[in-house]
Amino acid sequence: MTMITAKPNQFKGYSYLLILLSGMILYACTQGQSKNTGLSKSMKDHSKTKVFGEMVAELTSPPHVPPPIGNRPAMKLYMEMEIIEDEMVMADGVSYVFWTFGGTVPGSFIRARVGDEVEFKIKNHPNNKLPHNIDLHSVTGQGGGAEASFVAPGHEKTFSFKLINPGLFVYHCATAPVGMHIANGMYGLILVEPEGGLPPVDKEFYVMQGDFYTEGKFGEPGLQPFDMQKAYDERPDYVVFNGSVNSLIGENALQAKAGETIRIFFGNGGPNLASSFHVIGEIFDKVYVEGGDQINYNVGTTLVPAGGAAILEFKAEVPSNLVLVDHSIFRAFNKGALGVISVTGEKNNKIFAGEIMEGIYLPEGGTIQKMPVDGSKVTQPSPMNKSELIEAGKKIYMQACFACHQSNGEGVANAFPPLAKADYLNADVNRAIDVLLNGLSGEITVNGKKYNSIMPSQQLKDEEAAAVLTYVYNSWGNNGTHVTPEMVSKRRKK
Ligand code: HEC
Ligand SMILES: [Cu+2]
Repeated sequence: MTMITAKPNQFKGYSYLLILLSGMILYACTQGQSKNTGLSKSMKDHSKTKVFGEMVAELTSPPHVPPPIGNRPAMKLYMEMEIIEDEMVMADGVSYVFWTFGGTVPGSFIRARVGDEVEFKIKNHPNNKLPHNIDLHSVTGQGGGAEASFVAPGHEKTFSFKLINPGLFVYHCATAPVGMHIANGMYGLILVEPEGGLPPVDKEFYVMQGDFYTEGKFGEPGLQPFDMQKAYDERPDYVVFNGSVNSLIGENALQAKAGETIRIFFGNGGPNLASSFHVIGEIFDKVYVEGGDQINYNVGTTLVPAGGAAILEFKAEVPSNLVLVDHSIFRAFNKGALGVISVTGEKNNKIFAGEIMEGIYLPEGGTIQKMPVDGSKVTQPSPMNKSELIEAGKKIYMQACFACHQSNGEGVANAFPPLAKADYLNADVNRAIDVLLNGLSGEITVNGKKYNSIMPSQQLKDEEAAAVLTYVYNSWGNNGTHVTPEMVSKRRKK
């Protein structure tokens, strides 16, 4: 009797467990499909995907991205990349010998489709000094292609591989000393789109971060050699987007219109630092975490490891200057990790009304704080004539002033007054000198708008103050005043 009653109960228990389990699996599947439909629409094995036809892949230099793959089938893809070692600009007045894939840092953007069979030709320019190779993180096989692609100056190598995982991947040189080849700029991104491609957007940009190690400090003029000790100690002088301090600001700012959807393919070449990537004034609607399948929504700052990447999407709702930063923030404002997407278009006060401002809250008190400015950075033979002052002044401005007054001198509404066509500045040169020497606080009116904030006193030598003011007076429609070191010295003695 006990046996008979026990059996159905046991059976019921098992079937309940089975239903629960299969339910859980089903739920997990649908969740996976409805929420995290990322790069791979399925976990299909693409190692056997057939290819139809062949084509030559278009590679682009940053910040450009080749056209989407759309609905095309997997194909045989031919691509070529040239390695070039060349002296290029790191910052205003600072140059560096970069080693590059395709002549730019980061290297050319590669766009392909899962299942593609790639025939990759790598050419090492005869003027180069060193052998190089390429390790693509998207490649399944020995060293990601590093051994197969090892190529001496004046030679070329061809190797082939099949792309079997979709995603956004870093590629880099892996020739010893590997750290040095990466530190000199040898990295880029390869996007392997899923079947049917990524969903369409209005604008796509290619941005990559890298840390650089120079013998001179940040901003020290001239050709700067690589500093192995600093690289070893992970103490970069420069942390930049797209290979230089100015690559995405001023006239190089990325352009978009309000209402457009924007996708950034963001990579981090390293060699050492992880990036806390953030866009000031926007929220990422979607982040393809680590460039893979998983999508996270509504993200402020995303962490991108060295040798890693992420796909970031957002809609630029309102006109503004969106500022790209590594939110390890000294890197942004003091080492160059700054970029701008200039969004133009109609205001939308429902989303953002920028004119509302109350008083100034100064938790550290209203006294003027001194900002340390390392005077040793700019050493110039004296005396300088006017055009030399302007040239030297531009460099000082880009170190000491632009974070607040902006590179075009236009300032920031309600916070930092403009220096461009500024009536306050043009009316009185001695007053302007005093502002630099002593700082400024309390209400002032510039071009009809009130400002009530604090400008820290600038720790500048007479000649440096003269240079930066002469630069400002001779830029952006100002009155062309020539400020001499003697004029500054007189005001200092007062
Ligand atoms: C930390 C932010 C900051 C930095 C850096 C800074 N300023 Fe200012 N500056 C201000 C603020 C804020 C004011 C307005 C102060 C007030 O409201 O009383 C101002 C005012 C001025 C003015 C007078 C107002 C005008 O628009 O003409 C001048 C000139 C000026 N700054 C020049 C410079 C120069 C040149 C540098 C670089 C050497 C510099 N500032 C660096 C924040 C800054
Ligand atoms: Cu190399």
